[in-house]
Amino acid sequence: MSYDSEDANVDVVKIMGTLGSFPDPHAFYGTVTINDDPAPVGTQVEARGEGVITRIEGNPVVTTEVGQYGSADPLGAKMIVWGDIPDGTTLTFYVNEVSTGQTLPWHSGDVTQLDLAVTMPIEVFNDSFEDCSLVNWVQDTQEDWFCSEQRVVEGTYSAEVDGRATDATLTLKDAINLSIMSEATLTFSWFIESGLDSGEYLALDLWNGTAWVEAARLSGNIDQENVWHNEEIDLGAYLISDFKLRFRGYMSYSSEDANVDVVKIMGTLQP
Ligand SMILES: [Ca+2]
Ligand SMILES: [Ca+2]
Ligand SMILES: [Ca+2]
Repeated sequence: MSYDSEDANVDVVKIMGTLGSFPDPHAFYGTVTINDDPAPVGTQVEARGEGVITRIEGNPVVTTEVGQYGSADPLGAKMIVWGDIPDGTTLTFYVNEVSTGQTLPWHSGDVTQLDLAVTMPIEVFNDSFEDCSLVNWVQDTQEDWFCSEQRVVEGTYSAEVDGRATDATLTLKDAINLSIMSEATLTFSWFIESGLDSGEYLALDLWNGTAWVEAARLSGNIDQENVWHNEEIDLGAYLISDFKLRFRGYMSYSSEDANVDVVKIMGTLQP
């Protein structure tokens, strides 16, 4: 169409089909645990594999009972794994879209009890600075960090370092035990104002048990200024019992500020 006033619409697109004559399905039921706890009602359980049709009734299933998917009752509902599936095809089982690592061969017509267990990342730390007291943090004697409403990624407040600051630090008050984790990830958002000059920065340091290691930096006149940057840092090298992190700002004038918001650590407990 050639003019702005000329529109076209599409609504209610539907594809109906007949699902061929597939072999009888393989049905499953059993317990389901997440991080060793019975999975809550509403947990999704799914089997995937070559030829398996998913997003149909019976696969995935959503639990209606704590810690249980499907029913042992011969007449009860089950997870139904169906499709154009060659006998013996390996099925892999997922809980809330995360692989359990558990597999079984598909056999037409079988009913199998399979207890599923999955390990999911848990929230280890989360601070969006909404308490407005920097309660989870300590500062060096410059005390240049404060709770700010000037800009945020989430909520009403972020942490702001107010120039002039000479490596002014905002350090996690309580160490976090990451030694019980098999993996962990730190995410946060940060921001430097355009006033920051060359050589000025906001940096992230990680404590490795012996020393602070600079892991990331936003540099004035180098990194994009006046925008939030979302960072994701793999903490695989920091799975120690006394992990800490700190933000560190360096800027020469009182009009030069930088911010941090939504500092979060997710970790997966060791099996
Ligand atoms: Ca916030
Ligand atoms: Ca600048
Ligand atoms: Ca400056």
